[in-house]
Amino acid sequence: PRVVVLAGGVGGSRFALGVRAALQRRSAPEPTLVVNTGDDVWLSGVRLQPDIDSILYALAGVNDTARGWGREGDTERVNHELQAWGAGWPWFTLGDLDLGTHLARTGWLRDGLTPTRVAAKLSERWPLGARILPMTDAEVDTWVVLADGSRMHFQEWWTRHRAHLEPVAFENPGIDAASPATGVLEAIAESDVVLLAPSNPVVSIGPILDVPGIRDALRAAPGAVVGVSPIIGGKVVRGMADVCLSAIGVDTSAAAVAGLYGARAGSGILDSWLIAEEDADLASAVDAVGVRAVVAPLWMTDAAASAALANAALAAAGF
Ligand code: GDP
Ligand code: FO1
Ligand code: CA
Repeated sequence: PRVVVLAGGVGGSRFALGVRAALQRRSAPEPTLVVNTGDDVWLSGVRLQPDIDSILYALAGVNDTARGWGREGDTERVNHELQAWGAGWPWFTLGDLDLGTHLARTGWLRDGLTPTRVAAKLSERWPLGARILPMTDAEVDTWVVLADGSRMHFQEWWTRHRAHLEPVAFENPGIDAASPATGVLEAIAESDVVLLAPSNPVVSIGPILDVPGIRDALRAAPGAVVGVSPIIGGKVVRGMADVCLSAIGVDTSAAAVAGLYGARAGSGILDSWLIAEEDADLASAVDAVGVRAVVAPLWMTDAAASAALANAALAAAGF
């Protein structure tokens, strides 16, 4: 099948590895990954695209798997120098190898290439086995609104404050005027199945769905739209999706996230929703939303488990 995956960083990249393996085993075409760019930020004169880089590095096998971001075995010589200058953010580390990526990207952006073209150029170095598309070429960085009305960039809220400041909303200024990146709508329209990775529903999948045209494209997709729950047993596997969900009034539960995405049979986007064995008792609540619940092992503990999860998602779509 021709597969499109909507993805964020860590959950997105683990799932992307599984999808790549599952498709390679079937001699199917390479998947298209539509990646969140809400995490992107300008820092020390360079453009960071954390979720794109997490997926790029993971597919290339050069990612730091323990930390969940950046390059394996990276060093911090330049970062120390930036700190000494008082440049950048004191709580934010730019690895030396990672900075090579940011410099290459920023140079190409300044040469006039679109982020879509830059992602394609960054994808030439290694045989990734997947096509990486940003959700949009527009800069629509995520900002967090706090109870006192003040705002800060998502990266400051997360990496400096570790999500301890209670958010009341997440915003992507400019997103209403943004367009999907070149190839996104075509890939969805020509797909046999669209998979939602078990990524953060609010700050990873949310911004992708908020790019005008993408939600409608999913509703009109010719094949099934199948999502995988990032919530297992009422808990996030890692990260701050629970804090993000409560800010928008959604419970940290696999069924509540299915309700957030909604059924394609109604006004939402999902046909099927994979929930963990631990959450099998929520199947009827998911079905009540109009989404078909499928119970599967959702822990992506290693490559084999991720591939098995991808296979379960493809099976839910009839493949
Ligand atoms: P980020 O951009 O690095 O925050 O990563 P994503 O948005 O792609 O994914 C974050 C989500 O992945 C979190 O809400 C986790 O609960 C979820 N996640 C991480 N590992 C797993 C896993 O093994 N299984 C499932 N089902 N979800 C996972
Ligand atoms: N996360 C941190 O917690 N601390 C860091 O210093 C940090 C640096 C960093 C640099 C480049 C990059 O692509 C990601 C980086 N991350 C860092 C991860 C990132 O802040 C978030 O975890 C993701 O954006 C959430 O998806
Ligand atoms: Ca992210």
